[in-house]
Amino acid sequence: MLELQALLFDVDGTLADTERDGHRVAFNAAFADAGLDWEWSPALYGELLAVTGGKERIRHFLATHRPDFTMPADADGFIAALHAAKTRHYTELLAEGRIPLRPGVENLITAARQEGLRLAIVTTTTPENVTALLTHTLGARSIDWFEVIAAGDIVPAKKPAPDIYTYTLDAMELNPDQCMAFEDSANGVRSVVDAGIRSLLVTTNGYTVGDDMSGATAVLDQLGETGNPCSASVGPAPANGVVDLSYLRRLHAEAIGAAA
Ligand code: XBP
Ligand code: MG
Repeated sequence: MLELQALLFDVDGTLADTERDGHRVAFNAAFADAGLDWEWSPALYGELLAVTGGKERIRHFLATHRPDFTMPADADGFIAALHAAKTRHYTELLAEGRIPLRPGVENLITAARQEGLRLAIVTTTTPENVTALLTHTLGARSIDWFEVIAAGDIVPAKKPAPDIYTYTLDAMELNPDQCMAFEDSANGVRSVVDAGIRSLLVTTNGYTVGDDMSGATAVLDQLGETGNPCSASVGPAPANGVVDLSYLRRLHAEAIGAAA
């Protein structure tokens, strides 16, 4: 059986609960800047999250909710400019410290570094959003803790396609059974499973708690921390309610051993 060597982290919903009070707010600010009367409520945004990628999400919104909108001649340029404005608003929100890491994330990353585990970021979001989140939560040096930051348009197809995880495995020359992925959503789970990674820990959030997480080794409500234990809806919960490396190694052995 292959030892656990690397932890691959999704960003939005996993490292931090970024969607409702972060990305959604930034999209609405960009729409207002552009004089558009588009306002994504928390409920509507939850529906639109079915489509990953901000540019793709805007197109999906127009197709499903504004079919009569007259798209400018340079549709790609229009969408790209709107999304760039959104990214500016989002990174400003992060700079104001408005989006903290989820419970247990910093402790787990610190423990993994101390034990020499390799780390990567595997996300659909825009690269600037990743560096801004890491900088404003863990400090600018934390960007270097991750061997690979695979983000956004670096691959042709976004999650649920496996491309971003396959890209990361190739870049790190990792066997899928040497790593564990951390995700929060059905799209993320699909991407991991279809990339051939069998060790997968899911932490749900307000938008994804009802998602189909088939293929996850365990599904928790969070990673947990002292005084704030996690709970499991699928698979074993850590003994003291806090995800640590011994729990991850047991989970990995179960995922790889059981699947062998
Ligand atoms: C989540 C996404 C992203 C964000 C918005 O990514 O699907 O599109 O919602 O970010 P993940 P952008 O869960 O893979 O981290 O607007 O930059 O796409
Ligand atoms: Mg996510």
